[in-house]
Amino acid sequence: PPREADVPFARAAIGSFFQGAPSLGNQYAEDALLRGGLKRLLPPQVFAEVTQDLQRFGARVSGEILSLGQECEANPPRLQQFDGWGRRVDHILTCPAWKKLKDISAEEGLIAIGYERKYARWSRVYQVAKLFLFSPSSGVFLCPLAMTDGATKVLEVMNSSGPPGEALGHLTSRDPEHFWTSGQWMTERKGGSDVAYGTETVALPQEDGTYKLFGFKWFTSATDADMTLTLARIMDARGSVIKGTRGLSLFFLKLRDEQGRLNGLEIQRLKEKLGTRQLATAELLLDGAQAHLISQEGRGVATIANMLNITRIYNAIGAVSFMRRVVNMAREYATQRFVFGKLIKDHPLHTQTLAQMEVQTRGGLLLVLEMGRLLGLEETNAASAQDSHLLRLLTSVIKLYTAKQAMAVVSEGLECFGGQGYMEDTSLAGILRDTQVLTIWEGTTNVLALDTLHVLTRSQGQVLQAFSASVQEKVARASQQPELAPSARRLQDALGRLAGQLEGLQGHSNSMEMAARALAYTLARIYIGALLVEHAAWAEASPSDIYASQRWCGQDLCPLDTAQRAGCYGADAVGRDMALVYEASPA
Ligand code: UCC
Ligand code: FAD
Repeated sequence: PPREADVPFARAAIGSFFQGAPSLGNQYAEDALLRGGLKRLLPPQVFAEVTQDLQRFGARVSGEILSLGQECEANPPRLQQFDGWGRRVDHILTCPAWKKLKDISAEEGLIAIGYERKYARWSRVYQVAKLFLFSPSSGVFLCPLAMTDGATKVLEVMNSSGPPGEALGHLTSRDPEHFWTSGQWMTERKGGSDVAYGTETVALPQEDGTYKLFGFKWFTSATDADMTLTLARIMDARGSVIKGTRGLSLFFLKLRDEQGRLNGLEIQRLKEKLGTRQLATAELLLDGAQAHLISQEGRGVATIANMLNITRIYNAIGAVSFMRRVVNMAREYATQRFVFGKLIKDHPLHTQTLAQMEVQTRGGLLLVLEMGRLLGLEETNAASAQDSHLLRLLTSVIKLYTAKQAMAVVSEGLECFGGQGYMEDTSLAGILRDTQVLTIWEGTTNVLALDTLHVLTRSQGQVLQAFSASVQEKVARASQQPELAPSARRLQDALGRLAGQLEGLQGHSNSMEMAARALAYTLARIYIGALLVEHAAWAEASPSDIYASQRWCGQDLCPLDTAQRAGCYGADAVGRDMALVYEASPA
């Protein structure tokens, strides 16, 4: 008879088969579209220099930076409210890995690149590419960087002097000792979307020209930051404030003084979150925080909008980077996992699933590179009116669309690992948890869809005209190429249907509002299609670039038209929606 010791699973043995874990290679070298996209967009000399840095960084993000990000997940921040002698200290204790990621961000110039402008208008494209590589390994350190970049943008645009102006040098520093991060405090208990209604914080003018802020901020992320921008209502001598948007002004404040004492702030508690646990998100009492006014009085929302537009672009970079990470891991895993007699990569249905995810990821990547291109033009005074309209319109569109794409792709990506995808200790579950927030912060899908609608409708057709002209320019070359011409025609047809639908909806404000989400999705699908087709028409495009554009353009490119035809936005639609949702509800 066989000896007991030879039988698998006997005694302490736990079987002889162990599934190999998916490994990550150089994330720049492994991304054909990122390299191709940069080569097409950048002048040759800039591409040569940038590619060298990204090649090096691509290895760093799958080694050292990934380990640091994982350490942050394992050691989330804690709040120490009192010292051993009972004094209130409110220290946010972060792990060494989180601090190291801050140092690396400075050394690598993750903010500095965008403001040194060594490569003029192309600096932002380079920065977007580098942030895209950094993001999925960074333990959500992209979040403080987003707010830091947004604050830099505001301070640069406002040309602030005094302490706010001095902060600029810190925010863009490459020296870890000198580098600061910023927060962005907008949300209060009454409202994060409707900031004008939600903001109760007041600012009391001081004799020295500064202000003291009193209020309660309900969500403040990366509260270990050095400084922040925040909104408050200036109180006049009679103790009155102006309600609504016109009463809101924008302030700069430092969180701690030179001795590390908090600046009139109390940290109420850290949030218990589904994801982004690496990141301290706090509730804060502002109890006389000393602050500097940096906007004109009553122009707080319009001024912080510069920050919002940057952080929304970062949100999209984060979303696409999570898609890329999960697709890279899933495709690698498919070369190892063996089921039903072959590797899963050799099961056509599985590869079809991966291909669908790959197309989504490619489309998203071209979109964020495009935002880098447009932002770079704007910041070097090289943007045409068309570029400026596009930048304003697309910022909300890409934020909302890529966040939804990322939820779908990352969820599908987890399924590609079967049960292992659901496990915390494979680090896969964390990607899904971290992705969910991308749809919520920096403006929810519906709020951004309404912003998109406002931008389109308030411009007397100019923004739509800019959008259409840009799509036409992008597909012009492809129209001459037999493989791409059908996709170009489909995009032109979708543009026509979009314009027709918008015209039909005009004057019907309820219908317009209900259609805002489908409108934003339509803009995203058409623009991504145009970007994929433009890239595919490039002389050095690969067969896969062509195929990706064909697959993208094969889908419904005008969901607005489709939903309208299904009667979703008709005169009686609001009543029918209400009846459907609240049927049998006690309300
Ligand atoms: O969530 C947050 C931070 C989390 C961490 C971020 C990490 C990101 C990446 C990480 C990746 C891993 S901070 C909180 C974010 N909160 C929001 O996004 C708020 C959402 N709500 C909105 O966006 C609303 O639409 C509001 C607050 C902008 C609406 O305000 P109001 O009071 O209704 O005001 P208006 O009338 O819409 O806008 C007032 C002015 C107008 O200019 P004027 O007065 O000249 O006509 C608008 O045109 O502000 C202008 N404005 C803008 N300008 C409003 N939005 C914009 C914009 N996006 N760009 C330019
Ligand atoms: P609500 O505005 O109450 O929205 C509830 C629902 O109503 C949503 O589905 C929304 O889409 C919908 N809705 C709202 N208005 C409309 C409308 N007009 N039409 C149709 N639908 C509508 N905020 C900061 O200021 N700084 C931070 O650092 C920060 N960090 C955050 C970190 C995390 C992890 C999270 C989860 C949030 C953070 N926030 C931060 C807050 C975030 O920005 C807000 O939660 C977000 O903007 C939504 O606001 P709200 O929570 O008030 O939702």
